[in-house]
Parts: sequence; structure tokens; C-alpha cells
Amino acid sequence: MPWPTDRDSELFDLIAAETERQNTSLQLIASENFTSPAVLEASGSVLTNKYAEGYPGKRYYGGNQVVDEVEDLARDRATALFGADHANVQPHSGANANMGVYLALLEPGDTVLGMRLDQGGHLTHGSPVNASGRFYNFVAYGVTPSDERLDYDAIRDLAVAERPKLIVAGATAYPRIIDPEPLRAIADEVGALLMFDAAHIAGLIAGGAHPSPVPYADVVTFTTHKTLRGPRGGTILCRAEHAAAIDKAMFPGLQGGPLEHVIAAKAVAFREAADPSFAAYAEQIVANAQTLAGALGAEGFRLVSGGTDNHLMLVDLQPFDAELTGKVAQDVLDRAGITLNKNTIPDDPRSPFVTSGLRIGTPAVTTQGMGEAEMAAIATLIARALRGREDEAELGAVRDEVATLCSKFPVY
Ligand code: DSN
Repeated sequence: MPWPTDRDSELFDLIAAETERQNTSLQLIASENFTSPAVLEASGSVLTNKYAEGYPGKRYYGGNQVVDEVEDLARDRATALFGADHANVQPHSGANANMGVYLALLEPGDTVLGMRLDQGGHLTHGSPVNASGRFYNFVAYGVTPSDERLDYDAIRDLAVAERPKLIVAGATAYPRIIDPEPLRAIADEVGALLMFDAAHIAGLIAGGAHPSPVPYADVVTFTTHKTLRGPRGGTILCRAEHAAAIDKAMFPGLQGGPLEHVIAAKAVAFREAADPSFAAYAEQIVANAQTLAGALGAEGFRLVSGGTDNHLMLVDLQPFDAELTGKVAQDVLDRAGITLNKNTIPDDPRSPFVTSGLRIGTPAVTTQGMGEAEMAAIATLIARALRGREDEAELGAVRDEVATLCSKFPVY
């Protein structure tokens, strides 16, 4: 029986509406990007039809001759791109990649060091509402009150006191370089393994704009859809000695059938990130972030830690307007065609649902081809919308200017 041929306009009109939204508004969520047509093509391919539980050469289903080549290509490109011994490209997400590592390397109840969620860490780095925090004894480190940066001496003292089995590095909202070298030294001193969650910065690492943790960490996890500009999904890189345990943890430990269409799209993204043009892209992401941060500072916002070294900045709204919360700012900016997210700032007096801050990132607008002149314009538009948040005409005017700006940098 063939499938229905009438157009599902109820659904495809929604996709068209989302394409229009992405084309006509500013995408400043630090963890988002625009994938290439080749990535979209691979992830929409017939590979979605195939069951392939297991790994290349060791599958539980027949017919995987081609799929094996696809997954091998993705693994080979990932290891070549990052200089790693081994890659597992099956994690459906970054969260699954992290849980797979814990399953491979830890026993329930083991002590792990991870960054505080409210200071930039991730849910899967031990939040009590996440499986990581329920199954393992996470102890949190944070940033120092004085400069809002990681203090490696304090992390060492905590590691010496707690004797963790694993140290988790990496963040979801931290605007500074995370130096893997002192973390390796701390792990060695206390006999811990080191995992580096590079979800946000994988593209910066691939492009040489951030130091690579691969030579230092036992395991590196990342998502493929943020700065790396691939499909939505996760990947694990590890030293050869952990390869068998990591693979066994991902399947059959945590997941069933891998998403081979997404794995194919990851292979495309790894190839694109190996192109020399990607280094220029990574460098421009950082240059744009630094320009945007500087321009926001000039508008009266405070930048957490004073600025940024990477693709994102955390903006403290309080000096700009003590009454303005992150929640309200996010909603106002949404209405003005500027998409970003509220975020806690270190020692935020407000709850994580309200917050006093915004997180802003430049990967997507940089893919569009915007440069430092546009970053200055974006800072002005953000400030105008927030100052004029009670004035619908002003928000409409900002929205029109956003659409005009975006029309000069078409995406899809
Ligand atoms: N949701 C991702 C982010 O926005 O940083 C992390 O999982």
C-alpha cells in the first residue's frame, strides 16, 4: 500500500512558518545555528528507514552494508577532525552522550565534580532534578565572586577534599576559555578521570579558536548542532582505553537503534568543519561576540566576567534597569524579532525561571555572514527594544529594522 499523496499542509505550513521566522528574525541563542543544505539533505534521507542496532560490522539486523560505511565515515571524520583515538557518533543528544560516559566510567553513588548549574554548568553535570544528580554524588564547583571566572586552585582544593572518580569540565553558559591543562593536572593528582563537555565550543575547537581538550581529557563529549553547525545530536570522543566501555554504554546500555540519517548528517558536518573556511568562521564567531559584548557594555549592560573569549556572553540586566528581569527581556525581545534566552548570572538574586540575565551567542548570525558592523547595530536594537518595552510602536519599529537587517543576510 502506498502512503497518502495529499499534501499535509497542516504540518508543512508550520515548517514554512518556522523557515520564515528563522529568515526574518535574529537568532541569538548561543546553542543554535543554521545547518547547511547538505546537512539538511542527509538528515532528511532514506537512512531514517534503517534499523542498525550495534556498530559497523557487528549489527543485530541485516542490510547494513551501506549504513556501516556511513557510520564508519562519520567516526573517521570525527577522529580526524579532533585528533581523537575513538569516536562514538550514536548519542541522540548531548545529554545522552554525558549519561553514556557516566554509565561507562562510574558506579552509582560515585563522587563526581561538576560545575554549578546556576553559574554556567549543565543539567547533566549533577543537577538534582537530572538523572546525573540522582544516580551519582556530584559535588559542584563554581566561579569566584570577584571575577566570575573558574578558579583552578579552588577546584584543586575541592578535588583533594572530595577525591572524585571523575571531574567533569565544560559549561553551558560560561563566556571564558576553560583551560583543560590544569584540569588534567588536578585529575592526575587525585587519581580521577577527566571528562570535558565541549557541547558549546566544539566548533570553536574544530576551527582552532579554543584550545582543544582532546589531548588532556579521557573523554570529550559534544553536541553537533551548536558552534559545530551540524544536525541535532551528540558525539563522544575518547582515549583508546575507554573505547569498548563507551561503546557498550551507548549501546546496549543507554540507547537502541542509532539515528543513521543523523549520523550521516554528522559526517557531513565533520567534513564541513575540516574545511579551511571553518577556521575563519570560528574566528569570526569570537570576534563578533567580543564586538557585541563591547557594544552592549556601552549601552549600559554589565557583561558577566567583563566580556567574552568565546561565542557567548552573559548579560547582567541590573545596571541597565534594576526592574527588568531576564524573563521580561526575553519576551520583549521575542516580540521585536530578537530571539535569545534568559539566563541566571552568578549569585543571581532571582529564580532560574525569572533571572537577572540574558545569554547571547553569535554562531547563527555569523553563519549568516553578519560581521562587526551588524553586531553594533544589534546591540542598539536590543537596547532600544528593552528601553521601549511598554511602547508597541517602538517594538514594531525595531522588528521592522531587524527584518531589514536579516533580509540582507538571507539564510534559507
Ligand atoms: N540547551 C543547551 C543550551 O542551550 O545550552 C544545553 O543543553
